[in-house]
Amino acid sequence: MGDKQLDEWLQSIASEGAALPVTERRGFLKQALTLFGSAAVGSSLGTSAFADAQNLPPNVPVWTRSLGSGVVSNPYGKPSDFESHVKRRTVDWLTADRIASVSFTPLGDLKGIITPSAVVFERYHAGLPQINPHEHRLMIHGMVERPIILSMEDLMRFPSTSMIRFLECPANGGMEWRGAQMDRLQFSHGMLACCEWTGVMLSTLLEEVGIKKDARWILAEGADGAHMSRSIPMAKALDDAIIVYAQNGEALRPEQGYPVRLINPGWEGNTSIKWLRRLKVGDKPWHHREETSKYTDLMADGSAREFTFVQECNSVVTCPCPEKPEKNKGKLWIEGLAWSGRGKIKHVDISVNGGVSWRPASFTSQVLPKALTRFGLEWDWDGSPALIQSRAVDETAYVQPTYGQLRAVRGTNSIYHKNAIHTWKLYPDGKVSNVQIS
Ligand SMILES: Nc1nc2c(c(=O)[nH]1)N[C@H]1C(S)=C(S)[C@@H](COP(=O)(O)O)O[C@H]1N2
Ligand SMILES: [Mo]
Repeated sequence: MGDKQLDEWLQSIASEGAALPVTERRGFLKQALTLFGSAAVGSSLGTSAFADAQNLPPNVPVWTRSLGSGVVSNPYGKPSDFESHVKRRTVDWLTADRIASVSFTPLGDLKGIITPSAVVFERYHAGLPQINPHEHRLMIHGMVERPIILSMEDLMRFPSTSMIRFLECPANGGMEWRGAQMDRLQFSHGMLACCEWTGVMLSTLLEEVGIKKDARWILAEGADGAHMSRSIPMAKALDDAIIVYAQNGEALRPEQGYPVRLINPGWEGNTSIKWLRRLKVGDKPWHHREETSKYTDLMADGSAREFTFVQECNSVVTCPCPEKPEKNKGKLWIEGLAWSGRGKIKHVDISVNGGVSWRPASFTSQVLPKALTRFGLEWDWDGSPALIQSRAVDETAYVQPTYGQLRAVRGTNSIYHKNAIHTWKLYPDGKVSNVQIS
C-alpha cells in the first residue's frame, strides 16, 4: 500500500464521519457552545465535521419531526449508513492472489470483546466455497472402533456447548519482524477476532466413535478446494476443541466455515479447519504442507520449529492508533485488547514513554480464558510526543516480550508468532504511527 493510497484511505475515513457532529469528551461544554447556532466545527486535526444547525439543540431535529421507516424495510438488520467505514480491508501487495488471500478485522472501530460476524477477518487458501448443508457430511474414521458419517442434522443431536474464544492467524503481525511496516492497526493486528462459538465438544464425538488404544493424533481436513489439513494432538482434541456450527448466535458465516468448522481455542487459527469434512484418527502426525513448508517458524540458525500451536500472550492499544488519531490534548481514554492462548489475562500495564515507566490498566470487559480482554487507562495528554505501549501478563505469569527479547530467541526469519510489545507514536498534531522500540 503506497503513501498516496494510505492518505486517500485516511481522507475517506475522515470524510465518512463528516456528516456527524464532533463532540470532544472533556471539551463537551465548550464544544456545545461552539456548535450552538454554528454550521461547522473544526478540530485540531484540521478535518472539519459539518452539522446542519437545524438539527442541533435547542432545535428539534428533522428525524424527530417525521415518521421513520417501517419494520419490514430491514428484515435482516444492518449497521447505520454512518458506520460504512467499519469494514474488512485488504492490503494490495499482500493480496497478490485474490482467491487465496486475507482480509483484516477493523479492530479500531470495535467495542467490547465480541467481533461482529460480518467483519471477522477472512483467510482462504482456495477461496470461499459455497456449501449446501444438506449435502455436507462430516466423516470420522481411522483408528476408531465405530467410524461414522454425520449429516448436519445428526451433529445437532449431540449435546451442545457455547464459548467465547479468540481466533488469531499466527501470521498476525508477521510483517513486523524486521521493522515497523504496517502503519494501520487493522493491518498490524487485524488477523484477530473473538466470537461466541457453538457446537459439540470434539471429545463427545470421539467418545461416540471410540478411539483405539494407540490413537495419538487427529487429521482435520476441510471441504474447500485446498482441502486444507492439520494434525491435531489427541490431548487438545480431548481438552477443549469444538466442532462448531454457530457463531454469535446464528449459523456460522460462509467465510468462517459454514456449515461446520473445528475451533481449537487459543491455538494457531490455521489449525481451526473450516468447512470441516473429515477427522482421521491416527498414531502420529501427518506432516502435511501446512505444518512443514508453512506454519513452521524459521529460526536464526536455519532450523525450524514445528507444531508451535499456542498463540502466546499478546496485546495492542486500539485507541489511539493510526486510524484513531487524537483530536485534543487533555484527558483521554487509552484502550486496547489483550489475549492469551494459555488462559486468562492477569494484568495489563500501559506506558506512554516507550516503556520507561508503566501504569496498570483496568479491565473494562469480562476476563475470559482464551478470549479478547479489553483494558483501559485515563491519561492527561499535555500534547507532547508520546510512545504508547501495552504489556500483558497471562495467568501462567508469562509476560509479553519486547522486540529485543523476542528477536534474541527467534531471530528475524520468522513470519509467525510475533507477540512483541507494540508501540504507537503519538505526535503533537494528534496523528499516530507505527514505530518499534526494542
Ligand atoms: N478448510 C480451510 N480451513 C481453514 C483455512 C482454509 O483456507 N481452509 N484457513 C485457515 C487459516 S490460515 C486461518 S488463520 C483461519 C482463519 O479463520 P477465519 O477465516 O474464520 O477468520 O482458518 C483456517 N482454516
Ligand atoms: Mo492463518
